[in-house]
Amino acid sequence: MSTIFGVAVSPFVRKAILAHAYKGVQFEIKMLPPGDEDAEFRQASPLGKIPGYKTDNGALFSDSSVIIAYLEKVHAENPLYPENPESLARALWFEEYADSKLAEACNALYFQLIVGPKFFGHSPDENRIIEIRKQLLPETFNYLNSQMSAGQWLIDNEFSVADIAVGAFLINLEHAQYEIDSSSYRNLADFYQRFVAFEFVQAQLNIEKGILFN
Ligand SMILES: N[C@@H](CCC(=O)N[C@@H](CS)C(=O)NCC(=O)O)C(=O)O
Repeated sequence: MSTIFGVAVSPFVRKAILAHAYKGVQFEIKMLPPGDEDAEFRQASPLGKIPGYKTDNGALFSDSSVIIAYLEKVHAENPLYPENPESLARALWFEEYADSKLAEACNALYFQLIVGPKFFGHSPDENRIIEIRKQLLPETFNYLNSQMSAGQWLIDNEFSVADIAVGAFLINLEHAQYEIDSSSYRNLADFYQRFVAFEFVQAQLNIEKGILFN
């Protein structure tokens, strides 16, 4: 069985976990924080970022996108990569956009309201929270909302890595009790409701809520 190194409440680790869950692929999780000195983890992730990964055969590497690419190659069932080359490229673009711009906005609020206070003893910075709510989130929501159609998954209405990536970062907002305004961002709000309705996403959310709020 493969091993994911990291903590389930990290959004990039969550993204890798959700890809496994969607495909029905079992994995173990070795719980450790970013920067941990565990020797295998540091071989997998010399930068100390989570998730790190160890395959059934002992190959070590890191990065949520790399892990999903590997997973898709080894487990073809429930594909996450579209067949059509243009669709594949667009799915990878949305994954990249989610990992960068959407992650920046969603992680910032999650850090201010949940991770900082709970794990690092930080007090929320009210000015930063206003900036995130008024600027960072609307910028990325406007783009994503414009790229979505009501009731459809991002690429060709087939569930893909693009949806896993976008959904994984939006979960941060749920933890931070931030609701996407459906009057301003109808497609995105609808997307998130359909995403969290999946049983495999609910299961992950419940695990995370147990870690964060119990
Ligand atoms: N591109 C990486 C990013 C991973 C990442 O930034 N993980 C965060 C935790 S959510 C981390 O380890 N941060 C610590 C650091 O940047 O040193 C991926 O997709 O896995």
